[in-house]
Amino acid sequence: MSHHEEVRIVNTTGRNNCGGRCVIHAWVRDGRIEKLITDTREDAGEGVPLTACVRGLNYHKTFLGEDRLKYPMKRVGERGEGSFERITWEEAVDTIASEWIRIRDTYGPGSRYVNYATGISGVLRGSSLAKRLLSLDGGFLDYYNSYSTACIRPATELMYGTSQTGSSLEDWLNSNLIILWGHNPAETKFDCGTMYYLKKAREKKIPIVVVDPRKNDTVLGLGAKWIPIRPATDSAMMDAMAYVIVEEGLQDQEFLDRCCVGFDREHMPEGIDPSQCYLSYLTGEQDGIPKTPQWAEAITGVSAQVIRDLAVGYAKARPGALIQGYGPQRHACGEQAARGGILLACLTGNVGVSGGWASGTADVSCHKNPVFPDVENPYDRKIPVFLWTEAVVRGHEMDELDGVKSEKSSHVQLASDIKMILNLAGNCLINQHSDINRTARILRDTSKCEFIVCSDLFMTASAKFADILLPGVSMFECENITMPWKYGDFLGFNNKIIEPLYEGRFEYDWLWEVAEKIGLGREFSQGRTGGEWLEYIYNRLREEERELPDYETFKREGVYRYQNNPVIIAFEKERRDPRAYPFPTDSGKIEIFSEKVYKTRYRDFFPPIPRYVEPPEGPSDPLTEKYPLQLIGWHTKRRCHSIHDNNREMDRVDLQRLWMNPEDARARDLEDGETALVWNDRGRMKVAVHVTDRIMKGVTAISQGAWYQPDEEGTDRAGSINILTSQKPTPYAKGNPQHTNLVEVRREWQETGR
Ligand SMILES: Nc1nc2c(c(=O)[nH]1)N[C@H]1C(S)=C(S)[C@@H](COP(=O)(O)OP(=O)(O)OC[C@H]3O[C@@H](n4cnc5c(=O)[nH]c(N)nc54)[C@H](O)[C@@H]3O)O[C@H]1N2
Ligand SMILES: Nc1nc2c(c(=O)[nH]1)N[C@H]1C(S)=C(S)[C@@H](COP(=O)(O)OP(=O)(O)OC[C@H]3O[C@@H](n4cnc5c(=O)[nH]c(N)nc54)[C@H](O)[C@@H]3O)O[C@H]1N2
Ligand SMILES: [Mo]
Repeated sequence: MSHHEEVRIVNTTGRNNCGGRCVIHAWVRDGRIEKLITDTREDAGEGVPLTACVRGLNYHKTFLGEDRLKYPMKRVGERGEGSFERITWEEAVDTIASEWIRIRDTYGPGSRYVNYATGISGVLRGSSLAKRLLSLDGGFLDYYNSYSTACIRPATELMYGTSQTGSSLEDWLNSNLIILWGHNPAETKFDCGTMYYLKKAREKKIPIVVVDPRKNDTVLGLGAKWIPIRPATDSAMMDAMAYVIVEEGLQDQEFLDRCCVGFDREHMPEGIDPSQCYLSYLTGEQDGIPKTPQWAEAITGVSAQVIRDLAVGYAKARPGALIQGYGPQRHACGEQAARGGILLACLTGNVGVSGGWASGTADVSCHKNPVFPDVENPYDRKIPVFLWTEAVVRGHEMDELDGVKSEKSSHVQLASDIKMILNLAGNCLINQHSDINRTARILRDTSKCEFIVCSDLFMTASAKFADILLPGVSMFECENITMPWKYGDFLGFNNKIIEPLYEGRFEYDWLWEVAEKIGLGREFSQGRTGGEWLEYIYNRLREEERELPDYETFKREGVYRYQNNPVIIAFEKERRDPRAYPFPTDSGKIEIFSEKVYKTRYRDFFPPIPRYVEPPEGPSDPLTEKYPLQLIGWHTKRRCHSIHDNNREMDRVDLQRLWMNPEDARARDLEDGETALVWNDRGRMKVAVHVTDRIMKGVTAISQGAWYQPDEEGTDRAGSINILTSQKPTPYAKGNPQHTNLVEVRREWQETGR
């Protein structure tokens, strides 16, 4: 009879960029993980339960399969083709160190780039560690901004001077109306507290409205009212709501006068033509077009009456909370949707009051996060993250109009194109970046970017483009510290539960060896192992966050929930006394009119006020003659970006299908479940359609993140949306417009006529 160990339970937390971090109890026996269970109401005490969803409960099935990368490899065929040969770790480290130096000496330190990568969103992550080593070795080209909040963050900062515009979530229970604008936390989570408090709000009978082209899971989960809208037109609806509010005299004039600049003629910045104010735009004084609900109906597809009712409802609800997701800003003019939401919050005086919500990015934190100590990057240029492919092709030409920034000099041209990319625990090299065909063309040319290193768990679309491909270790095979995704008053620990599979290694360990090879071992590591760094960083944090338990207790529990969490209402004191507590903008007030934009070259293509701008590839683009359907993506509950796509059991949660309205399907002779060809000038995919009235007519949608799988003709067979998305950045933030696309759809057996 074989002897079995008793089950051992290890507490841990997830570390992907999943919209939430949750507590996992792993049942381990004989060195194997038998199952995962999660946090319960009882475990949580007074706090919000950190309950894992289907993704969290599937980590072991996703990460511990036979499809793992097993040993280091080097490319043998053409780049991107996916042919590799096994090598030793020693050879991998040698090659990386010598290319690292060669490229630095040939093209300068600014030719080296670390790609955006969120597969390990813990304190110790390969991408930040690689940046640390590059900084010690002369520097690298860094990026700013993200794929997540590319437009909403800069837009919020333009108006409020900060992105910390969120209040404590429990304050939603003091609202009289909640508007979720392009927000779907039933799938995207935004930490465990979001749905937790929205459900409580629902129990309190607080009305909840969702504005979204899709009747999303949150509408269903909360029994909310759905207002369908054409993608990329939100700011037109917001303008019309503002029009109604002003027409009805429902605006909080006292708040506008006291705390904002740029709303009306009387409150414009010194020396600027008063007719540039928002109100003159709204009434049509500027362009002859009053921004009425009828005007907006034609653009948005939302009926004038519905717009009017929501405007009046929101203005009278006081306090009311207009809460923005990030969907409406991942668009070609995404800045304007974000600014419009803030404008409405200001207009209705919902800023700085309990039950209100300032809108915008709405970050909020009452505890410090643990951080790896910084090393200054001697090469101080930064690009907007979305423009990295541009920097491979024409980096040396890029300047401030491409969003290049420098803290030290006014001359902001890049010194070089990108010649080396480290892509560690990320799939943005191909799968998650826009326009896969263009990216692949650029990367296949080894005279442009000369050297690419990838570290991942699987042979992803990005991994296939590596010159050196390294096997990482999953969340079960090494330690980390994790923190909330956005909201949440806890700190998590990611425990090591099993030994690394195959020859997998944590990024820190081989980067340390590269550091040794280039003579920077001591500076890089300061003599600490990864685990020792975690303890050191935790103890430093503990000097400030005195409530934290000792390190061993924290590790064993896998989580620490802060007990002392003051309720925060964003801008409470600024609203009360803006003279004593100015808003952190140049004017000290909320900038509805942005002098900052007006006084730069940006003003030629980016308005100084929130207002609707017709987006390229929006519903009024002449290109609709050729490609009449709008296509958006969303973040499905089935995956965390591209993670879990290889886990077939998750297909039961949400099949990869193109959502299409019954009228659009009928016009194309398509029935539910049939395969369709979806295409535009950038690419083609074949995928099953889901015919449903949960999506507005004229709009299609497919969830982002499926693993790109081209057939012999280059047609994607997996439903990977980035085969169809565009690399044209947004005007101001230079952000990713990945939800703004025009396409046509046909039954699969027809020719496309391209
Ligand atoms: N399950 C899951 N959750 C996640 C993630 C994941 O990959 N999977 N990723 C996490 C990360 S990193 C991020 S940044 C966030 C992303 O969070 P979001 O960006 O908020 O998520 P999306 O699903 O892209 O968009 C939210 C909603 O906006 C809608 N939408 C799209 N276009 C428009 C529009 O033009 N107008 C309006 N009104 N609505 C529109 C979509 O249909 C969707 O229901 O999610 C996080 N949570
Ligand atoms: N069209 C479209 N594109 C989008 C979006 C969209 O809405 N639409 N959303 C954008 C957003 S908001 C974001 S944040 C980005 C996300 O972009 P990425 O950060 O690239 O997203 P992931 O797919 O999560 O990539 C994580 C990778 O890390 C690997 N990985 C996971 N765990 C580990 C580990 O422990 N070790 C190692 N070495 N590897 C690991 C996974 O296998 C995966 O390949 O995508 C963006 N792309
Ligand atoms: Mo994101």
